[in-house]
Amino acid sequence: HPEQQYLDLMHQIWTSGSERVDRTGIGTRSVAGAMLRFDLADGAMPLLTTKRVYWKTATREMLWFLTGETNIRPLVLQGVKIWNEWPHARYVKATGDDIALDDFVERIADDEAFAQKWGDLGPVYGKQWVDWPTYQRREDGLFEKGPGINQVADVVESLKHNPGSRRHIIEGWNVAEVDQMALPPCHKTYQFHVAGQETGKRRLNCMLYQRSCDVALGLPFNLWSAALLNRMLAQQTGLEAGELIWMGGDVHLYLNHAHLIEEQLSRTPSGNPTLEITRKPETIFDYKIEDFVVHDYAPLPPIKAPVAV
Ligand code: DHF
Ligand code: TMP
Repeated sequence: HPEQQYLDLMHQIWTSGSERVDRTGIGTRSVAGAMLRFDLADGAMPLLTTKRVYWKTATREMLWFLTGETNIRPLVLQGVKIWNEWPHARYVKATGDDIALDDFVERIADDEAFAQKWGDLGPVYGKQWVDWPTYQRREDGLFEKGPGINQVADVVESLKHNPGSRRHIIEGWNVAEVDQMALPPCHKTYQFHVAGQETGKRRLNCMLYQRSCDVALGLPFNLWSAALLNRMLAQQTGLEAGELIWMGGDVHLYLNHAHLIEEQLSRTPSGNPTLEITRKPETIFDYKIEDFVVHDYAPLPPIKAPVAV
């Protein structure tokens, strides 16, 4: 079963990863460098079955990236909670106001001005993907802001008009701006590759480089999202979905996820969930959550674990 790769990686890190202190203070077991490959033919998706993965939440996050938004408010208003901890931590640190997470999130939802001031993550994924900043030198030698670069739109165009290119890249790691981000991008580089030109059945492959990977909580979302992005791009460019090749840098398990890891490693994958996209929107930026239907997903129960902030 394709999911076995994920379980094997988890097992390998848990039994032979090197134990180290990390930024969050929780501690991890970690390995350097890992690769997972998933065939996305016929609607197949890397959606874990050994615990329930909230694929709609991950899909809403991906659609939010594509809007260029970096404020958590639109996520909060859809009930998506996965980014709440970081603006909350920033607010508590900046103001000394020891507000509970739930109360902070309620304020983000109810008070637009408060959300504008405190709900932003900085120039994270969405901003870099669709509006990477540029600078232009004026006649007088000073610099002014140039037009932003929409990397996603550019990749759609290059896949259509220059499929053999080796430059189909969406990059999140803006070196000049990482210090303004609540969290520098983890899934930082996507590269696309068109194969099968000779057979006429052209397939779109997606390679993702993730510099830092929380295998228990983050990776299930990251695999789904990368495959989803590949599917949307394939649909927009008239290609079949090919393979997802995921590569990790610092690939780790948090020490306070022991119960999740032991439970999940005792479970057996089953079934092959597929994704149907029920309509072809006008552009890559016009997908709606209702456009996505998952078939044959009967996972084992969710396993809760705290996220390291
Ligand atoms: N920090 C850390 N330490 N690990 C992460 O995976 C992570 N991911 C981020 C931001 N910062 C991070 C963004 N993505 C969850 C999943 C993905 C995600 C953040 C959080 C998460 O908590 N998942 C739970 C609950 C999902 C839910 O309630 O919707 C899960 O069981 O999958
Ligand atoms: P770091 O910036 O110190 O590497 O911490 C980021 C943590 O978040 C790390 O545990 C990796 C995890 N993470 C994911 O695994 N996937 C994601 O999509 C995000 C945003 C974070």
